[in-house]
Amino acid sequence: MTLKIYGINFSSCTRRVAVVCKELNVPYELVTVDILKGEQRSAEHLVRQPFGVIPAIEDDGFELFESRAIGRYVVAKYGKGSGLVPDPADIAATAKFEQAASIENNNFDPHAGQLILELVIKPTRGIPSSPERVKELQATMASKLDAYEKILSKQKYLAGDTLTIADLFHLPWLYGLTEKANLDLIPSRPNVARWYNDISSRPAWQAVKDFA
Ligand SMILES: N[C@@H](CCC(=O)N[C@@H](CS)C(=O)NCC(=O)O)C(=O)O
Repeated sequence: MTLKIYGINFSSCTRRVAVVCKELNVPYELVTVDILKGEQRSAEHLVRQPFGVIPAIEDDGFELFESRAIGRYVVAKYGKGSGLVPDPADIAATAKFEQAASIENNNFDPHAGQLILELVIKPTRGIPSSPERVKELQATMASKLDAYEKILSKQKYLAGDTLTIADLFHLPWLYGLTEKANLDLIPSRPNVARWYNDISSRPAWQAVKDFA
């Protein structure tokens, strides 16, 4: 049975899952849960995702939510040997991967998500964004990306010289920040620019960047 992703084509979290599936050529069916209509809070969806957000998956009777956990599951089940998550027997590579995953989750995602909220989501809903908040978030994001620049000046990807899902997980927000919010965060940081050009030009991302 085809893996079902419960989400919506424009959602960043849905595309975070879809890009991992595409990278591994795992077919999926997108079952639309329309967050603009509030369907994420329907009784039916709350059974799949008790926190009332998307995405969630169902794969041959197995259910899971949280986009990053889903990405790890997809690699564990369908991507053995892909290197997208290191072999647990390689303790050093696994530790560096966990470090990279933690960097994305803590140093990138919260600030990037808030910037997207202010600069992309609020304007589309007619809600005024706060210039002070944007300024503060942009400064935080810039300092975080300065740290990325240091890391990426020594290695190709965030966990080392091999692409992992920790890199791929950045794509929806980085795309939103650079190409939807038109923020100039990347070109002044040559190693971040090289890394972003590399990961964003992958066919998997090109296939889902606008719609999962
Ligand atoms: N940590 C969750 C975050 C899920 C999330 O915030 N999803 C957003 C779409 S990207 C959503 O459902 N928003 C609608 C809402 O908050 O009501 C994950 O990664 O799956």
